[in-house]
Amino acid sequence: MENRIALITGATSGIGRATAHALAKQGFKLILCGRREDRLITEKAVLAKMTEVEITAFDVRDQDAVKKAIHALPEAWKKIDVLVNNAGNAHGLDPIQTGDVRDWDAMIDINVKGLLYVTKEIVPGMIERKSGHIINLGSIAGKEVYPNGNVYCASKFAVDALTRGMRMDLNPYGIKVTSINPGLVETEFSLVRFKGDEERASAVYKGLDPLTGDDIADVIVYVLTRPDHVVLADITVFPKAQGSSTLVNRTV
Ligand code: NDP
Ligand code: 8X3
Repeated sequence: MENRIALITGATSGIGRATAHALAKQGFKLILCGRREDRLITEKAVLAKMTEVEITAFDVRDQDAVKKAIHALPEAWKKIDVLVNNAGNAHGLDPIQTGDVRDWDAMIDINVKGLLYVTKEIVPGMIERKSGHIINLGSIAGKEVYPNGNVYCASKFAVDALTRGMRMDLNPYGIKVTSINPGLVETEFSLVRFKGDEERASAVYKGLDPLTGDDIADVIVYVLTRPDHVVLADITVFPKAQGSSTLVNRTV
């Protein structure tokens, strides 16, 4: 029976929420994070039937809030074994010449700096205990640039570089670092990217069978249940219909 503690950022939706459910089934104790506290409360009520759950609401952009939230965790929850750096989104899909600076700031601040702020609070404990596993949600957008993806792709290329750098720097301490790089996953991702435009968001997945949050959660469970000496360093996951960032076989 698992008794590791996993902290998941962005657990209120999509991949993070699915990961929380999958890890609860494996018996992981969970710390769920996100800004929408109402959703965290709902998730806790559901998952508490399977495992122990702690919730903490903060914006990953706010370094003080991140620090306070992690420091305020009850003593029994401070030995975090697994960090799933999942919080993130795309904001907008515009050519560089017309991109909105507020979207650029959001993507750099959340996807890159937010990931760093959370990692900074959790890594010292892992170093002290000489164990731990960090899983960063990258993207195919962090492997291949696509038209109008500019800043989102840059943020995920940064995640890719950070993942590789973390794996090197944390190597002396026995800390495992994995990146998971999905292609098209149907979550609230496109709704956020297109600022609530449901028609535009659903068109992204039209004519194909996209990945679901559960598909990625399944990979995360696999990554976390390998023998201690095995690290799955870098995993790209596509739906069958996808051949690259820009090549998708649609039936309609
Ligand atoms: P969702 O929009 O469904 O979920 C995003 C999650 O991130 C939410 O739980 C949200 O919580 C959280 N989040 C966003 N901004 C912040 C913030 N400022 N502070 C704290 N939490 C935040 O998208 P996905 O589940 O699809 O995305 C999860 C990760 O997977 C992201 O890093 C994304 O880039 C990556 N990814 C997604 C793909 C896809 O096609 N869907 C493909 C490849 C990678 P809340 O709003 O409550 O704060
Ligand atoms: C999300 C996948 O292709 O929309 O990271 O950028 S994509």
